[in-house]
Amino acid sequence: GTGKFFVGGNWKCNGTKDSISKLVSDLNSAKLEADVDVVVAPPFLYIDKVKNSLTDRIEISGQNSWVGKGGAFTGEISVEQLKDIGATWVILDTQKGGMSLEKMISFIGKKAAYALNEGLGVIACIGEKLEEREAGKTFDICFQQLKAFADAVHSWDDIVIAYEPVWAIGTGKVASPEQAQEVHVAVRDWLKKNVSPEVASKTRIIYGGSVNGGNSAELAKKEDIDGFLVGGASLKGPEFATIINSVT
Ligand code: G2H
Repeated sequence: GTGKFFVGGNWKCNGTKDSISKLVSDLNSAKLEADVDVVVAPPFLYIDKVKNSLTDRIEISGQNSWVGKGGAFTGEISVEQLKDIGATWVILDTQKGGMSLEKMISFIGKKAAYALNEGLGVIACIGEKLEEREAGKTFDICFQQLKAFADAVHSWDDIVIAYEPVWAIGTGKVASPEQAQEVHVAVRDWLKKNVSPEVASKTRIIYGGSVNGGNSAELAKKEDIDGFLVGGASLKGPEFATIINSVT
Protein backbone atom coordinates (compact mmCIF):
# COMPACT_ATOMS: atom_id res chain seq x y z
CA GLY A 1 0.00 0.00 0.00
CA THR A 2 0.77 3.68 -0.26
CA GLY A 3 0.91 5.98 2.74
CA LYS A 4 -1.24 5.41 5.77
CA PHE A 5 -4.11 2.94 5.55
CA PHE A 6 -7.45 4.78 5.40
CA VAL A 7 -10.80 3.35 6.45
CA GLY A 8 -14.03 5.30 6.08
CA GLY A 9 -17.43 4.25 7.34
CA ASN A 10 -20.28 5.68 5.29
CA TRP A 11 -23.40 5.30 7.40
CA LYS A 12 -25.54 6.57 4.51
CA CYS A 13 -29.20 7.08 5.52
CA ASN A 14 -29.08 4.69 8.49
CA GLY A 15 -29.52 5.02 12.21
CA THR A 16 -31.61 6.50 14.97
CA LYS A 17 -30.58 8.39 18.11
CA ASP A 18 -30.47 5.06 19.97
CA SER A 19 -28.64 2.97 17.40
CA ILE A 20 -26.12 5.75 16.81
CA SER A 21 -25.41 6.09 20.56
CA LYS A 22 -24.73 2.37 20.65
CA LEU A 23 -22.48 2.52 17.59
CA VAL A 24 -20.53 5.45 19.03
CA SER A 25 -20.01 3.67 22.33
CA ASP A 26 -18.88 0.50 20.53
CA LEU A 27 -16.42 2.55 18.47
CA ASN A 28 -15.15 4.36 21.56
CA SER A 29 -14.34 1.10 23.26
CA ALA A 30 -12.92 -0.69 20.18
CA LYS A 31 -9.21 -1.34 19.97
CA LEU A 32 -8.02 0.24 16.73
CA GLU A 33 -4.63 -0.17 15.07
CA ALA A 34 -2.73 3.06 15.55
CA ASP A 35 -1.42 3.44 12.03
CA VAL A 36 -4.76 3.85 10.27
CA ASP A 37 -6.75 6.97 9.45
CA VAL A 38 -10.34 6.33 10.49
CA VAL A 39 -13.27 8.47 9.39
CA VAL A 40 -17.03 8.04 9.76
CA ALA A 41 -19.76 9.78 7.77
CA PRO A 42 -22.99 9.92 9.80
CA PRO A 43 -26.21 11.30 8.31
CA PHE A 44 -26.07 15.10 8.57
CA LEU A 45 -28.73 15.22 11.28
CA TYR A 46 -26.55 13.25 13.66
CA ILE A 47 -23.12 14.69 12.95
CA ASP A 48 -23.20 17.11 15.86
CA LYS A 49 -24.24 14.39 18.29
CA VAL A 50 -21.56 12.03 16.97
CA LYS A 51 -18.86 14.69 17.03
CA ASN A 52 -19.67 15.44 20.66
CA SER A 53 -19.60 11.84 21.81
CA LEU A 54 -17.12 10.01 19.57
CA THR A 55 -13.44 9.66 20.41
CA ASP A 56 -11.17 12.19 18.64
CA ARG A 57 -9.30 9.17 17.30
CA ILE A 58 -12.00 8.99 14.63
CA GLU A 59 -12.62 11.87 12.24
CA ILE A 60 -15.97 12.95 10.87
CA SER A 61 -17.02 13.32 7.25
CA GLY A 62 -20.06 14.75 5.53
CA GLN A 63 -21.77 12.52 2.98
CA ASN A 64 -21.99 15.40 0.51
CA SER A 65 -21.55 19.17 0.41
CA TRP A 66 -22.88 22.13 -1.52
CA VAL A 67 -20.79 23.29 -4.48
CA GLY A 68 -20.09 26.79 -3.11
CA LYS A 69 -20.78 29.08 -0.21
CA GLY A 70 -24.03 28.35 1.61
CA GLY A 71 -27.16 30.38 1.01
CA ALA A 72 -30.67 29.88 -0.30
CA PHE A 73 -30.24 26.23 -1.31
CA THR A 74 -33.01 24.15 0.17
CA GLY A 75 -31.88 20.81 1.54
CA GLU A 76 -28.18 21.39 0.99
CA ILE A 77 -25.37 21.46 3.57
CA SER A 78 -22.40 23.76 3.04
CA VAL A 79 -18.71 23.10 3.52
CA GLU A 80 -18.67 25.96 6.05
CA GLN A 81 -21.35 24.21 8.09
CA LEU A 82 -19.48 20.91 8.00
CA LYS A 83 -16.37 22.67 9.28
CA ASP A 84 -18.37 24.51 11.93
CA ILE A 85 -19.63 21.21 13.32
CA GLY A 86 -16.11 19.73 13.37
CA ALA A 87 -16.10 17.59 10.22
CA THR A 88 -12.77 17.30 8.43
CA TRP A 89 -13.77 15.31 5.33
CA VAL A 90 -16.51 15.09 2.76
CA ILE A 91 -17.51 12.21 0.51
CA LEU A 92 -18.10 13.32 -3.08
CA ASP A 93 -19.61 10.66 -5.27
CA THR A 94 -19.63 10.86 -9.05
CA GLN A 95 -22.47 8.33 -9.19
CA LYS A 96 -24.82 10.25 -6.96
CA GLY A 97 -28.23 11.48 -8.02
CA GLY A 98 -28.33 10.10 -11.55
CA MET A 99 -26.79 13.24 -13.07
CA SER A 100 -25.76 13.22 -16.70
CA LEU A 101 -22.06 12.66 -17.15
CA GLU A 102 -21.56 16.20 -18.49
CA LYS A 103 -23.30 17.76 -15.53
CA MET A 104 -21.51 15.50 -13.09
CA ILE A 105 -18.14 16.38 -14.56
CA SER A 106 -18.56 20.12 -14.17
CA PHE A 107 -20.28 19.86 -10.79
CA ILE A 108 -18.23 17.31 -8.90
CA GLY A 109 -14.92 18.96 -9.75
CA LYS A 110 -16.23 22.31 -8.51
CA LYS A 111 -17.49 20.72 -5.32
CA ALA A 112 -14.14 19.09 -4.69
CA ALA A 113 -12.19 22.27 -5.40
CA TYR A 114 -14.44 24.29 -3.10
CA ALA A 115 -14.18 21.82 -0.23
CA LEU A 116 -10.40 21.50 -0.57
CA ASN A 117 -9.95 25.28 -0.70
CA GLU A 118 -11.90 25.56 2.51
CA GLY A 119 -9.72 22.93 4.17
CA LEU A 120 -11.82 19.76 4.07
CA GLY A 121 -10.36 16.49 2.84
CA VAL A 122 -12.23 14.90 -0.06
CA ILE A 123 -13.10 11.24 -0.47
CA ALA A 124 -13.62 11.14 -4.23
CA CYS A 125 -15.73 8.18 -5.33
CA ILE A 126 -15.47 6.70 -8.78
CA GLY A 127 -16.68 3.44 -10.27
CA GLU A 128 -18.39 1.73 -13.16
CA LYS A 129 -21.85 0.20 -13.48
CA LEU A 130 -22.33 -3.47 -14.27
CA GLU A 131 -23.24 -2.84 -17.92
CA GLU A 132 -20.16 -0.65 -18.30
CA ARG A 133 -17.95 -3.39 -16.87
CA GLU A 134 -19.55 -5.96 -19.16
CA ALA A 135 -18.98 -3.67 -22.14
CA GLY A 136 -15.28 -3.46 -21.27
CA LYS A 137 -15.55 0.22 -20.32
CA THR A 138 -14.43 0.02 -16.69
CA PHE A 139 -11.21 1.95 -17.17
CA ASP A 140 -12.75 4.55 -19.52
CA ILE A 141 -15.49 5.34 -17.04
CA CYS A 142 -13.15 5.52 -14.06
CA PHE A 143 -10.72 7.74 -15.96
CA GLN A 144 -13.51 10.12 -17.04
CA GLN A 145 -14.60 10.45 -13.43
CA LEU A 146 -11.02 10.93 -12.25
CA LYS A 147 -10.52 13.62 -14.87
CA ALA A 148 -13.54 15.48 -13.50
CA PHE A 149 -11.65 15.82 -10.22
CA ALA A 150 -8.21 16.29 -11.75
CA ASP A 151 -9.31 19.15 -14.02
CA ALA A 152 -10.70 21.12 -11.09
CA VAL A 153 -8.32 20.62 -8.17
CA HIS A 154 -4.92 22.20 -7.61
CA SER A 155 -3.57 19.86 -5.00
CA TRP A 156 -4.02 16.18 -4.28
CA ASP A 157 -2.66 16.38 -0.72
CA ASP A 158 -6.09 15.98 0.87
CA ILE A 159 -7.82 13.69 -1.60
CA VAL A 160 -8.45 10.00 -1.14
CA ILE A 161 -9.83 8.14 -4.16
CA ALA A 162 -12.47 5.53 -3.44
CA TYR A 163 -13.00 2.95 -6.15
CA GLU A 164 -16.57 1.73 -5.74
CA PRO A 165 -17.82 -0.48 -8.56
CA VAL A 166 -21.55 0.27 -8.60
CA TRP A 167 -22.40 -3.42 -9.00
CA ALA A 168 -20.70 -4.17 -5.68
CA ILE A 169 -22.37 -1.48 -3.60
CA GLY A 170 -24.71 -2.84 -0.98
CA THR A 171 -25.26 -5.94 -3.10
CA GLY A 172 -23.12 -8.38 -1.15
CA LYS A 173 -21.13 -8.89 -4.38
CA VAL A 174 -17.63 -7.85 -3.45
CA ALA A 175 -15.04 -7.29 -6.18
CA SER A 176 -12.38 -9.98 -5.97
CA PRO A 177 -9.03 -8.75 -4.66
CA GLU A 178 -7.72 -9.18 -8.24
CA GLN A 179 -10.57 -7.18 -9.79
CA ALA A 180 -10.07 -4.35 -7.32
CA GLN A 181 -6.28 -4.39 -7.62
CA GLU A 182 -6.52 -4.25 -11.43
CA VAL A 183 -8.54 -1.02 -11.31
CA HIS A 184 -6.45 0.48 -8.50
CA VAL A 185 -3.27 0.00 -10.53
CA ALA A 186 -4.94 1.53 -13.57
CA VAL A 187 -6.05 4.52 -11.50
CA ARG A 188 -2.54 4.98 -10.13
CA ASP A 189 -1.14 4.76 -13.61
CA TRP A 190 -3.62 7.35 -14.84
CA LEU A 191 -2.54 9.70 -12.05
CA LYS A 192 1.08 9.13 -12.96
CA LYS A 193 0.50 10.05 -16.61
CA ASN A 194 -2.06 12.81 -16.13
CA VAL A 195 -1.15 14.42 -12.82
CA SER A 196 2.34 13.48 -11.65
CA PRO A 197 4.37 10.48 -10.51
CA GLU A 198 4.53 12.00 -7.04
CA VAL A 199 0.75 12.31 -6.73
CA ALA A 200 0.38 8.78 -8.12
CA SER A 201 2.62 7.33 -5.48
CA LYS A 202 1.23 9.36 -2.57
CA THR A 203 -2.51 9.28 -3.20
CA ARG A 204 -4.43 6.65 -1.32
CA ILE A 205 -6.79 4.55 -3.41
CA ILE A 206 -9.34 2.78 -1.25
CA TYR A 207 -11.89 0.15 -2.21
CA GLY A 208 -15.62 0.28 -1.47
CA GLY A 209 -18.37 -2.21 -2.19
CA SER A 210 -19.60 -4.89 0.21
CA VAL A 211 -16.44 -4.85 2.30
CA ASN A 212 -16.96 -6.75 5.56
CA GLY A 213 -15.05 -8.28 8.42
CA GLY A 214 -14.68 -11.52 6.49
CA ASN A 215 -13.22 -10.21 3.22
CA SER A 216 -11.20 -7.13 4.23
CA ALA A 217 -7.98 -8.93 5.13
CA GLU A 218 -7.65 -10.55 1.69
CA LEU A 219 -8.38 -7.27 -0.07
CA ALA A 220 -5.95 -5.38 2.16
CA LYS A 221 -3.09 -7.61 1.05
CA LYS A 222 -3.21 -6.18 -2.45
CA GLU A 223 -0.45 -3.72 -3.12
CA ASP A 224 -2.59 -0.86 -4.41
CA ILE A 225 -5.49 -1.18 -1.98
CA ASP A 226 -4.74 1.51 0.59
CA GLY A 227 -7.88 1.16 2.65
CA PHE A 228 -11.66 0.89 2.41
CA LEU A 229 -14.88 2.81 2.24
CA VAL A 230 -17.37 0.68 4.10
CA GLY A 231 -21.15 1.02 4.05
CA GLY A 232 -23.31 -1.66 5.67
CA ALA A 233 -20.53 -3.21 7.75
CA SER A 234 -19.59 0.17 9.26
CA LEU A 235 -22.89 0.16 11.16
CA LYS A 236 -21.56 -2.53 13.46
CA GLY A 237 -18.77 -1.25 15.70
CA PRO A 238 -16.89 -4.51 16.27
CA GLU A 239 -17.01 -5.47 12.59
CA PHE A 240 -15.86 -2.00 11.53
CA ALA A 241 -12.95 -2.36 13.98
CA THR A 242 -12.05 -5.71 12.40
CA ILE A 243 -11.91 -4.03 9.00
CA ILE A 244 -9.74 -1.20 10.34
CA ASN A 245 -7.42 -3.73 11.94
CA SER A 246 -6.99 -5.65 8.68
CA VAL A 247 -4.25 -3.19 7.71
CA THR A 248 -1.17 -5.16 6.69
C1 G2H B 1 -20.26 1.40 -1.18
C2 G2H B 1 -20.11 0.90 0.18
C3 G2H B 1 -19.69 2.01 1.12
P1 G2H B 1 -21.45 -1.16 1.09
O1 G2H B 1 -21.10 2.56 -1.26
O2 G2H B 1 -19.17 3.12 0.57
O3 G2H B 1 -21.31 0.40 0.69
O4 G2H B 1 -20.23 -1.49 1.89
O5 G2H B 1 -22.71 -1.26 1.88
O6 G2H B 1 -21.47 -1.91 -0.20
